[in-house]
Order: sequence, then structure tokens, then C-alpha cells
Amino acid sequence: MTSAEIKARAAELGFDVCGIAPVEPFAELGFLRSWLDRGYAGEMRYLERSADRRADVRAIMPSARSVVCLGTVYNTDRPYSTEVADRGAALIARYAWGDDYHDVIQTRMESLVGWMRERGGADFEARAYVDTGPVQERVYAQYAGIGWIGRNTCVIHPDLGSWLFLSEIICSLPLERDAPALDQCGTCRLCLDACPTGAIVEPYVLDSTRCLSYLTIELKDGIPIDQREGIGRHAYGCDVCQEVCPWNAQPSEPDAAGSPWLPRAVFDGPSIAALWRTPDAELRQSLKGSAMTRAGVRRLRRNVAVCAGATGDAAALAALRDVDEPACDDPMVAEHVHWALELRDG
Ligand code: B12
Ligand code: SF4
Ligand code: SF4
Repeated sequence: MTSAEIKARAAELGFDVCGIAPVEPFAELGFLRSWLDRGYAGEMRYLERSADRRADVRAIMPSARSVVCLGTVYNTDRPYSTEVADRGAALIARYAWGDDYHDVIQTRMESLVGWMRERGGADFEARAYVDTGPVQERVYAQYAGIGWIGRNTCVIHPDLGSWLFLSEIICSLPLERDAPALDQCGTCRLCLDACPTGAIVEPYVLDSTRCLSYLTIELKDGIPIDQREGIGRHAYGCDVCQEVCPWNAQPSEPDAAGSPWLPRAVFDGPSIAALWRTPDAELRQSLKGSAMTRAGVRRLRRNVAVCAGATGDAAALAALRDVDEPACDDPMVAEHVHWALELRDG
């Protein structure tokens, strides 16, 4: 089985790009330790717990010789959040609009691993991961030639941009490697200047504790009070540092009917008020099988309440006063509602 054959099979299975990295102690793998020591992981303690395994894929699979890296484009034709003028709009990160990428991509990965296993010989070993494995996915993707790690810390493919889910198959075969991707950020600093919270503290270094994606998705309980107003309209995740990137100026691919990444109706350009007025049961139904399922109705309502307060949008504040679904009475959610109304009504 050759690298070219694996790439051809990956394309048949729906992957947009595939490259192969050798298993080596790449210098960039060492950044994780200092990043953790600087406290940039915040409450994401799983990163600290798995740091030794994340340091090198051989810690997960000693026989590892190659990493087959895969990229899946999730862009759709909907406008970027930076193009949405409505102050009352609820902004939801593009990756979360459609079906849960973990499920969609895991299924494709299993097909690819099965195909490789049939051809890999008796000693063939492999582990496949998408997002949640103890692997520094961006580093291997860069060495597999998928794209370079940009100053916003995202992997950018020169033609496809950075709306890419990454996944990988760590395998025991010594496959032919690709050339690493070269940094093409040049003198640009648009992402650093555009980040609403200054979370990109220096080029290529992101402090999660300031990132809206962390605050609205990863934090399980209350959002620190001094960071709430900075959340603005961002109800779930944030795309700003990718939207301003010149490499995402041309949409990488038109929408295909039936694409799993198209937004579910509730998440297709909603207002903060409309999201808050959506009954718990309907929200729960829309979250099912989506990438937002992890946050659940509770964290989503918490965020929407913060957006209402942070923007001061009249319709959103009216919705907070009117609607009383069971999730709104959750003490954590109720505290955020109280904060929003107090901020605006005094
Ligand atoms: C933890 C995590 C987060 C955290 C921290 C993000 C971060 N930048 O570290 C939070 C919650 C903030 C987050 C947010 C998002 N995430 Co996230 N996240 C992860 C996860 C699980 C681990 C990343 C990690 O190891 N971080 C630790 C730091 C050290 O790693 P890193 O930023 O990747 O660092 C590299 C460079 O920054 C550079 N570097 C680091 N320090 C230094 C210092 C110097 C001096 C230099 C030169 C370089 C350098 O080298 C590093 C390699 O170590 C990965 C999945 C995985 N298993 O890898 C997904 C992943 C990175 N996330 C992803 C996505 C889609 C997002 C969001 C776009 C979601 C959203 N819209 O809200 C945002 C993007 C924010 C951003 N600009 O990164 C994708 C990225 C795809 C891509 N094209 O790059 C991944 C790969 C998941 C996937 N399988 O698709 N995420
Ligand atoms: S995702 Fe948003 S908050 Fe996080 S670094 Fe990018 S622009 Fe900043
Ligand atoms: S906005 Fe500019 S600096 Fe930031 S990742 Fe894109 S090209 Fe690099």
C-alpha cells in the first residue's frame, strides 16, 4: 500500500485533503509544555493530564511510524460573523452549525482504517482520532503538508483556507512522507488585531482563558463577570481570527445539498432574542447530533443571556424578562440572566 493509494482512497471517502507525516520529535511538539505552564489551558485540565501522551504519538502507540493526516472542509455559503451588521444577532461558530463532525468524520476514518488494515499485513497497527485524541493534530497536519500553523494558531491550507476539521490515523507503516507546509503569513497581523479579546497574546500563541471559544464552550459553569461584556454577540464559539484571514477570503467550496455542515434551522442566523425564546425541548432536539451537543441547553442559555446583557439589545432583554423555561431556572443560568438584567436595568 502506497501513500498515493491511501490518498486516493481518502478522497473517495470524502476527505478534502490528505498528507502523510513521519513520526519524529518535531520541535513544535515541545510548545505544549510551556503553553500549559503559562496557564493558557485554563480549566481544560485534560490537556495537562494527557500532556505526556500529547508530546509524541509513540506514547500512544509505540509502533507508530507515520501519521496519515486528513482535512475536511466545513465551510458553507453563509456570511461571516464580521459581515453581520445586526447587533441583536446571535453569532455561532461555523463548525458547530451542522452535524457533529466527530461522528461524521469518525465513520469515514473507520472506513479508511478498515481499508488500510486489509492491505497492511499481519503486524499492521493503527489508531484513528478526530479532535478528542491525545494528539497535537495541528503539528502533524503541518508536517504532513496539509497547511501551515498560522499566527491565529489555525492550520491554513493554501487553496482551501482554514475551515478544516483535522483528523489522523497513526499507523505502524513507514509510508512515503509529504513535504511540510511552509508558513505563508508573511507580514500579516490581521488576526492579532481583530481578536475581540486580545487572546492571541503573541503570534502563534493563544491564551485560551481569553478566547471566546473557551469562555462560551469549554467553561462548564459561570463565566467570569469581568469577561462577560467582552462576549458581545458571540453565543457559541468564535470565528473572527479566521474570518479576517486573507486565506479565507475565497470560499473554499460551494455548498453541496445534503452537506452535513449546513446549519440546522434554529442555528441559521438566529437573533439573540429568538434563541432565548426557543423552548428547551426544541433547543434540545436541535442540539442532538450536532457539535454543540456537549454544551447542552444549559450552557447555551447561559451564553445567550450573557449576549443579551453584553449587547443591551432591547428585543433580547425583553425575551429574558418574558421567557421562563425550566432551563432558565437553573441557578447558574438564572445568575447570568440576573447579571444581564441588572447591567441594563440597574
Ligand atoms: C484545546 C483546543 C482548543 C482551545 C485552545 C486552542 C489553541 N489554539 O490551543 C480553544 C477552546 C480555545 C479552542 C478554540 C478553537 N478550536 Co480547538 N482545539 C483544541 C485541541 C483539542 C487541542 C489544541 C492544543 O493542543 N492546544 C495547545 C497549543 C500548544 O497548541 P496549538 O495552538 O495547536 O499550538 C501550535 C501553535 O500555536 C504553535 N505554537 C504554540 N506555542 C508557540 C510558541 C511559539 C514561540 C511559536 C513560534 C509557535 C507556537 O505550535 C503549537 C503546537 O504545539 C485541538 C484538537 C487536537 N487534539 O489537537 C482542537 C482544534 C485545534 N480546534 C479546532 C477548532 C476548529 C477550533 C475553533 C475554530 C472553534 C471555534 N470556532 O470556536 C477555535 C479556534 C481558536 C484558535 N484561534 O485556535 C480545530 C482546528 C482546525 C484547524 N484548521 O486548525 C482542531 C484541530 C480540532 C479538529 N480536529 O479539527 N480549541
Ligand atoms: S476564536 Fe475569537 S476570541 Fe478566540 S483567538 Fe480567535 S478571534 Fe480571538
Ligand atoms: S490573518 Fe494573517 S497573520 Fe493571521 S493567520 Fe491569517 S495570514 Fe496569518
